[in-house]
Amino acid sequence: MRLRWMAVCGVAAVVAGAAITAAQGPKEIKVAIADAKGADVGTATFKTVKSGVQVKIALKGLAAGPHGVHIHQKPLCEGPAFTTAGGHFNPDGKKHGYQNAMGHHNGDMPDNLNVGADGKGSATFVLTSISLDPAAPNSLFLNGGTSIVVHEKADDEMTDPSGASGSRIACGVIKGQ
Ligand SMILES: [Cu+2]
Ligand SMILES: [Zn+2]
Repeated sequence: MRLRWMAVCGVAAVVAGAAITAAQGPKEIKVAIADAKGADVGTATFKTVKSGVQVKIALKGLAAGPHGVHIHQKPLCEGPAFTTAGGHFNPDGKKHGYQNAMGHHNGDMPDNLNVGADGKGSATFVLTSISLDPAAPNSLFLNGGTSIVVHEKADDEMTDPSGASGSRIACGVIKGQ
């Protein structure tokens, strides 16, 4: 009887160990976003939640209307074109957009961010295919980090590779502590 109890206990310990590994990495990070002139246009806050990573974006000083926002693969925001950020973060090797049958990129957002007449806009999304755990294959800290990019136009959520969202107008580097 006593032996059996100890065996059960051993299994419980292994499961607890796996849970600790999965929870590694920062719980929350805040990323500063700047436009092509280097002016502050807001922040993105990434927080580990039960189903993935919550991304809370708060922007200011932008043209009114819908803007595509994505996580791009490199931690380099060199204005004014921000091409240094590379393509969309895509370790799973899929196509662009939530409305694309072969989508979506890990770094795609399920919707656009709407900016009002006052130049301000905010949105909160939960992305299930990214992680803040540096050891995860879909970690935002993969190969030194990633970036968050705001585009000139709306993302149609289906046209590869970038949803026809036009120029990159703002960028923020996502790096580990
Ligand atoms: Cu983009
Ligand atoms: Zn994409």
